[in-house]
Amino acid sequence: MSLTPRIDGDRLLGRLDAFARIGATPAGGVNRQAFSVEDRRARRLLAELALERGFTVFQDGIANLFIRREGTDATLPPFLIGSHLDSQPTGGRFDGALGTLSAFEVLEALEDARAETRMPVEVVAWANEEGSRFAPGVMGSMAFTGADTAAWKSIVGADGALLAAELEATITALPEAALRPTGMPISGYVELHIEQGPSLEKEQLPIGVVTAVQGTRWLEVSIQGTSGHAGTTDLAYRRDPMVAAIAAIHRLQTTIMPLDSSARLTVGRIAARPGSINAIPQSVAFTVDIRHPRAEQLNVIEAEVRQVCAAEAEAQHCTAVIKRSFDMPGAAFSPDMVNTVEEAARSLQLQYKQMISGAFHDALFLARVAPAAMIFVPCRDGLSHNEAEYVEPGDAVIGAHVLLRTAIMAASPR
Ligand code: HGY
Ligand code: MN
Ligand code: MN
Repeated sequence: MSLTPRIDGDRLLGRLDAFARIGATPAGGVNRQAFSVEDRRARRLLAELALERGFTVFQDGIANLFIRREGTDATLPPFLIGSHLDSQPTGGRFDGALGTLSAFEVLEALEDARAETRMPVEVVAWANEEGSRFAPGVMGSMAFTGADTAAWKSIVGADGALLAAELEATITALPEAALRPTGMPISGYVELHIEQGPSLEKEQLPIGVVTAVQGTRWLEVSIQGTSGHAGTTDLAYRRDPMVAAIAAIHRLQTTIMPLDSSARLTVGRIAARPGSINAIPQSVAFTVDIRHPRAEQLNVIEAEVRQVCAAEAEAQHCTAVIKRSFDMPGAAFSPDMVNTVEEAARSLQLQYKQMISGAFHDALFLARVAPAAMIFVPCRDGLSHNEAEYVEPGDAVIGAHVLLRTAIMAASPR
């Protein structure tokens, strides 16, 4: 006889604390970058918790981690819930972990209640969602949904590590997770995540029902000049890529967002080579992250970045080389799955609003192969990709309740 499945809030909050200790930073955040030792430790802990509960654990060739609970009809494709465990270098303890651990809590709640679902339900921890160590981001969900990964073999990380070696080490570090091919039919996907923006908190709403995700594009700009002596090279003889880079970034930051409030442009990383205090740099490389809800505007902004970098490089008798390292078109989620999430929120008498995500998520790629949607909960001051990221414990648990109700409805459709 099955009981009504219920989220065990204390168990979930305890799990969040335990995982926050993996890669914990002194300032209270986490540094658990993709395919790092810390990422492997978090994957191991989740797999061990799953095996203790009698669930089956799998991984695929890009190190996506799956935890499966059987349904009454094994012929049906599994319903997936989850998020990611990897973090930014100075990330927060909830970005990704909340969705992954809440999904595991859903599986435990179903198990505790001996509740049956028609479809199997699988928890997934997608590999390398962040992309900050190894670009592009959302590697796991891209590979799972059919992206051509051949070019990834040669990727070198921001820290100089080889993706292929780190990926191999991550997979072999968890032999208990049986290997299975990446990609398979799924019935649907729902992801719980913090909003990473201020609107839910400002409007005092506990739940956001995400209807779409805006597009993202990453560019890597390299400006080539001529290195030279800091003390003896007159201005007239300088070909200084640092001057060109600063001028280009300043022009972009004083035009793109001030003229279009929906646009986002971020230069997150800049490096000069050789990086010597008394040598004019030979080259300066920087990253540009651009976002926009309208696809055609991404093209407009990318063209502007290319034009401005070329012009400022030429003004310093330098050259600019720009490559696109990530292109994630925005998309809308399935209205049916959005309705299911709304029905779950209503069944819990929760206030909610529909919203678009400014951050990208694995759900965006899953939406290409199955009905998908997302649930947001508020985070303090909308802060994320910051060690001070914080979610009220009650809000985290409410999000898990909505995820549980959504999974029960979606995995056992009437
Ligand atoms: O960058 C993003 O939008 C995601 O949070 N990784
Ligand atoms: Mn995330
Ligand atoms: Mn993130």
